[in-house]
Amino acid sequence: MNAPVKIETTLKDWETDQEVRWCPGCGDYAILKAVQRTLPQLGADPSNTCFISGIGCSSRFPYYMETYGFHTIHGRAPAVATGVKLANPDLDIWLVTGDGDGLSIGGNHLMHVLRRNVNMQIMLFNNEIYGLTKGQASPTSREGTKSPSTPLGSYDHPARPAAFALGSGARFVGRGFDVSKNLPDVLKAAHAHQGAAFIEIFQNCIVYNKDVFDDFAAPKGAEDRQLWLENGKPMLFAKDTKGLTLNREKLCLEVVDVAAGEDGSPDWEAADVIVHDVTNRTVAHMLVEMPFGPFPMALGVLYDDPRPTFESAVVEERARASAGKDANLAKLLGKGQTWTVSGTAQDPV
Ligand SMILES: Cc1ncc(C[n+]2csc(CCOP(=O)(O)OP(=O)(O)O)c2C)c(N)n1
Ligand code: SF4
Ligand SMILES: [Mg+2]
Repeated sequence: MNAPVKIETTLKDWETDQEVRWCPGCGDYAILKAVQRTLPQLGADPSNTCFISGIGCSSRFPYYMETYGFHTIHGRAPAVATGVKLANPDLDIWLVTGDGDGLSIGGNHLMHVLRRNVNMQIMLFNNEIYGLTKGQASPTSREGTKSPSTPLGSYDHPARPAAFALGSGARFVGRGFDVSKNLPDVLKAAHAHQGAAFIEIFQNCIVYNKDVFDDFAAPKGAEDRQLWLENGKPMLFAKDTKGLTLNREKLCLEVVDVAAGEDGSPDWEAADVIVHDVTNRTVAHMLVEMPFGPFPMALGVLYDDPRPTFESAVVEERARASAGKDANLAKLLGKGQTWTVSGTAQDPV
C-alpha cells in the first residue's frame, strides 16, 4: 500500500534547507530533482513518506528530502527499511543505495528484501564506482577500469544490477538514467507496483568515472542506442528503424532492421519485432542480460508482475495469532519460564 491518501504538493514541499554536498555536475542532482518532481504528481504525502539509505554519495539522498528518513549503515538499508515497513505498513518507503552499498557489502541484504517482496521502491544509483571513498572499483565497474584499488585495471567481471534483482526474485525491474526525461515515468510505475520495485539508475560520477554511460545516455546523439520499453508496444529503437526479434531456433534476441510500410509507419510486424509484455519473466531475463553494444540499452519498465507482499502476509499472521487475546506486555514478560542467574563473571557457575 503506497500513499493511500492523495494530497496536493509542489516540488518545493519536498526540498530541505540542507546544503547539498554532491560535487558540481554530479548526476545525483538530476535524480533528486526527478524524484522531487515525481512525488507531487503521485499525490504523495511527505509526512507518510520515508527515504532510507546506506552509505555513499547516493546515500546522502534522505538529507535532501523533506520527509522522514534514515541514513543508515553501509549496505544495511534493506534491513532497516524492512523493519520500518513492518512497524508501519502504510508508510511509503523509498530505499536509496549505490552500486557499492547495494552490491558489495549490502548484496546479501538487497537480495533478501527483493525475494521477500517487501513493498517499497528501491533506487540503485549505478555509477560503476565507489564515489564517496574516492573512486575505488565497485562490483559494477567494467573490466579494465583503472582506479586506486585497481591501478592496472579491474579484471573481475562486473555484476549487472537488473539481472541481480531479477535473479533474486524481484517482481518489478525498471531502468533509467540520471538526466533522462523518462525517469519520472519509471519512478511512477515503480510506485504503482505493490511489492519490492527495483530501479537501476545509471548515474554520472563526474569526478571518478566521468561519462562512462555516454554511449547511451549522452545528452545528445545517443538516443538511437536506447530501447525504451512500453507494455504492449513493439520493441523498436533508432527512430523505429530497428527492433528486437526472437530467434525461435536459438531462443535468443536479435536486432533486425525495420522498413517503413506503405503508409510510412514502421512495418514492425513484417520484421517480426516482438511486443513488450511486462509480465513475461523469460523475456525480462533476456533483456537484463542483453549486452550493450551489439544491442541497445533496455530502459523503462523491463518487468512488472506483482504478487502478494511480505508485510501483507506478516500483518495477516499477526492478526491471526493475536485474535481474541489481550495485548498485555507485562503479562507476557512475567509468564512462564524464567531463569535466576547466579554467580558473577569472576566466579562463573
Ligand atoms: C562498514 C563500512 N565499510 C566501508 C565503508 C566505506 N565506504 C563508504 S561508502 C563506500 C562505497 C560507496 O559506493 P557506492 O555505494 O557505489 O556509492 P557512491 O558513493 O558511488 O554513490 C565505502 C566502501 C563504510 N562506510 N562502512
Ligand atoms: S564523487 Fe562522484 S558520485 Fe560522489 S558526489 Fe562527486 S560526482 Fe557525485
Ligand atoms: Mg557508486
